[in-house]
Amino acid sequence: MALDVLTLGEPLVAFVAVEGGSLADAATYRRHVAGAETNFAIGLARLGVRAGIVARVGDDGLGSAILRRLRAEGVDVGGVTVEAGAPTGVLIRERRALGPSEVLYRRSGSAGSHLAPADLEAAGGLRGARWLHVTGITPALSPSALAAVEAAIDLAKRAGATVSFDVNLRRKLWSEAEAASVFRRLAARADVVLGDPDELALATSVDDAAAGLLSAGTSVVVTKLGAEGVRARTSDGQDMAVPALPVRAVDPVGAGDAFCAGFIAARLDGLDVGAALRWGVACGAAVVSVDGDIDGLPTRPELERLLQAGAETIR
Ligand code: KDG
Repeated sequence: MALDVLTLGEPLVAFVAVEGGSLADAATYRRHVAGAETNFAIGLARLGVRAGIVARVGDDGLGSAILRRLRAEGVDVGGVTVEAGAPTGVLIRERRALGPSEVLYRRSGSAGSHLAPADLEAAGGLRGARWLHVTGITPALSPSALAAVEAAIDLAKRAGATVSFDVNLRRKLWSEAEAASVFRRLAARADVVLGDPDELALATSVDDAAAGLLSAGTSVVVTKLGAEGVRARTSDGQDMAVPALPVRAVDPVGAGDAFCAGFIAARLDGLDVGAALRWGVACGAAVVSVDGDIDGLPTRPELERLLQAGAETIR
């Protein structure tokens, strides 16, 4: 099956505290499938986009749980390798509706961190995808994972596919200085760059980050402003903002990945940047209103209802 969108990254199993508050107090955890690119691919599949992921999971029960979930959601897993002898990556996090949650990673030496350019070749390359989506998490995992991201961008550029880069800084994986040099290289090759203001500032040396990225060749820069919504600036001079939906947030993690899925699905449907921002914002709101990174991702009919009715339906 030809794909519409390809992504690559580490699928994780997340153990999320059931009790709200600190990890020190949480005694019960619920298991979720997670990982920014996994969330994104499932978000696209729910919207009817043919999405595939190139990744590695361990030959263990958690890897099986990820594969089952990806298959059940309709994500193409032809590019997922099950690696014997390395564990599936794990994340443990607090559940907080507000403020940053403490996250512990157990992913050093994981199967996912062994992602390499050869995985992309084994998966059959882009498989016809018109869009490649990468995040700033994968390059932090290992030199071979960084090389895989760069090889995927090379392929996309040669094929004339659109490249989006969701900056996604993870300070527990690398330092800001290490991240910035890679982010700048990747952002300079991306058509669409997305991030919060701090992340975008790392992706360019120019003080007005969006202006810097646009002048370096990016077509659309999306600034994620959390509860204030999103703003997009384009290389043809458009500057627009869409407010966040006034949703009661149960679990804010995953909103950014959901936004990317909605935004990119809309662009693939031929919608303009303003409409794509609205799709992204609605997908993000749907996710934060439900526990976990993916359970709240809307199907296309659900998204249509959300866009018509706004926040009334997701309280
Ligand atoms: O965007 C949500 C992700 O942060 C989460 O699923 C875990 O991918 C993840 C990471 O590396 O932090």
